[in-house]
Amino acid sequence: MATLLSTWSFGQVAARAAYPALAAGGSALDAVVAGASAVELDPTVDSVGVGGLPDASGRLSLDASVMTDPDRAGSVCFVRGFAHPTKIARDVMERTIHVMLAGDGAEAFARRLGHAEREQDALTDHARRLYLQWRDTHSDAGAREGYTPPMNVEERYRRDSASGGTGAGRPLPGHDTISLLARDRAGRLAGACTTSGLAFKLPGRVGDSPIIGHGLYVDQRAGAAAGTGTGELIMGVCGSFLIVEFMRQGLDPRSAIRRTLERIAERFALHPDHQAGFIAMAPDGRWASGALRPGFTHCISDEKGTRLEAGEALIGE
Ligand code: SD4
Repeated sequence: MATLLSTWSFGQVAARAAYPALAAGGSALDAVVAGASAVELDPTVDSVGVGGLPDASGRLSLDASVMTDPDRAGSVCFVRGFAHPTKIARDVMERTIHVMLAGDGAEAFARRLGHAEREQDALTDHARRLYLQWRDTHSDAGAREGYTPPMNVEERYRRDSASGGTGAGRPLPGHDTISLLARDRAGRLAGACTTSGLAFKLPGRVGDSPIIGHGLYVDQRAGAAAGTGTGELIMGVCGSFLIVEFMRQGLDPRSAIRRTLERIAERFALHPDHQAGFIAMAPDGRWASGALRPGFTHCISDEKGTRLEAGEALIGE
């Protein structure tokens, strides 16, 4: 049985692009890269790829990773002027002896391999409008130490509309990475993670998504996990690696996610805007999704079809 699991509602875009080939016998790695690439090209997704929101200086930089095993991983970070960081990450994995390329070096590598370039500072109209709104109200934020960008756009907009918000005092948008895990008909696991990072981040900031073990970890012998949310929380506990290690010790995917979220809750002074969500898959195909707080969603495709579902809030309301 083929299974594709991804984060957030735009996981449906990934499922449409990637699940048919996976169900027909395609590889898990091809599926996660195809799914990630479809979302990277969707201009309506403002947290991934070409539609992404920029950093505090108004520039867009992308991060991505792919992995199938401890000795097969690739990632790129702070990539500008390319639409498909996930495909570049796959090339790092398959065509170099390295795991991670950053910034100028990653871009030169992509250029050499013929990855399609785009204008470096191109933003969608939506991204530019939100950036200018943000800049008008936070002109000093980009320079402030410890500045915490807002998180979890779906939740924030829900809160705003529930409180009758008119949009004037509307919370700033957050960021929702697409992380994907797949298991193919041959029983092989693969994962990918792609993001434009936190909205209005300090220029140069890189989060969990492209860092193996933080935003993504896959070991065919133990399982796969991937994250979304405030990268700084996930990085503090090596979130995806920790989930896979808990599965290696015998925990089911749901308990492994819960233990990891508990670790985050124990070790951080959580801010109301903090969120962390994870998806996990065991080698036998059992899977789970869970987050610190309500509002997290995942998209699952298997022989029963594709469903968008609410992720469990595993740590209190
Ligand atoms: C980051 N984890 O760069 C990403 C952003 C994200 O939901 O996933 N937001 O920290």
